[in-house]
Amino acid sequence: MKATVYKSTGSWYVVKNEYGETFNARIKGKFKIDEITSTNPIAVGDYVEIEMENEGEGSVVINKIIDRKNYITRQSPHNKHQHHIVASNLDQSLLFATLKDPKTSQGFIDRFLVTSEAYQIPSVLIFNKADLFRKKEEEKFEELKTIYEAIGYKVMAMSIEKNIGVDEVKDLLKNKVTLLSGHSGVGKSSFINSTFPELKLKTQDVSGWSGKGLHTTTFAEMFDLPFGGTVIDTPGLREFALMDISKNELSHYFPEMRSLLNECQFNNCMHINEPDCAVKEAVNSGGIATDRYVSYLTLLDSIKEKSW
Ligand SMILES: Nc1nc2c(ncn2[C@@H]2O[C@H](COP(=O)(O)OP(=O)(O)OP(=O)(O)O)[C@@H](O)[C@H]2O)c(=O)[nH]1
Ligand SMILES: [Mg+2]
Ligand SMILES: [Zn+2]
Repeated sequence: MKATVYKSTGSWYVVKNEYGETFNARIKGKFKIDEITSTNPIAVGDYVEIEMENEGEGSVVINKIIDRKNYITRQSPHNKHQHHIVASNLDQSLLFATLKDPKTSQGFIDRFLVTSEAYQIPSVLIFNKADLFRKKEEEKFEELKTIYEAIGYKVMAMSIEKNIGVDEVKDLLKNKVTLLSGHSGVGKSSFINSTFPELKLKTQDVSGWSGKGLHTTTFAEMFDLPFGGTVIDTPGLREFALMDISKNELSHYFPEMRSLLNECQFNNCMHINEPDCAVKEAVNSGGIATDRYVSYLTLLDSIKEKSW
């Protein structure tokens, strides 16, 4: 029987078959999957083969995983050379970001976008908590919207608290498998609760952002949307993994650099201090945003560290 993984705790799973029946599932024996070294063999979104284990208890065993179309990983908190698959078989990913309580850095946003470019997962930037925007945040939002829309990403402002822009975000979800990601405390679970008030997912205390970075959601979980499609809530991330991206490849995942790459004098140009570099020229003339170039250099550096 075929099924989809809806929840993963690491030791047991919830799966749903094509008739909409859910089962508690476990893995039998050791699972070895492709070449990746992940800390979790099965992730939310995986398509699997299941076998009935105990009809009375409705429990099943997962005995096969069907090849993943794509997946997003994060670094393991214990070992940065290991990664953890957040979710798989995604149609798109929404990055929830906030400009206040907590603040999402542009470096984090860019790292996320590079990861989704590498896995070819279309992504949208959602700036939540727009009700907290003062003039400063308002201006920052407009600046970021201009930068990211110019390079092809959709950027939206939303306030779950004041119900602004929430329906526009929901419209993006129709008939798609959508991953919600972002730091802890940005409102991912609150967004799902606004779609399914009956679910009452645990969200951070009403006192709001405590600044402690507590994770309220502990396991990734997928939900069927009443209007078609599914949405995956995840625990807040500190950092996405850039696992298999090489230094040379990195600029390919910056859309504004990708189109210039064959104009650099050297075809192995890293766009740092080589002569006749089309990327650097574009940074100097304003065609590429300086902050994006800074993110590029920072990411490049983080890849170097890893290969030592
Ligand atoms: N002011 C304001 N607060 C919001 C908004 N949306 C969510 N919050 C609050 O932000 C806090 C965090 O929301 P959660 O939904 O728990 O955040 P999360 O992204 O699921 O966090 P993790 O599960 O830890 O990853 C809660 O106290 C929410 O009430 C909003 O639009 N405006
Ligand atoms: Mg949550
Ligand atoms: Zn160059």
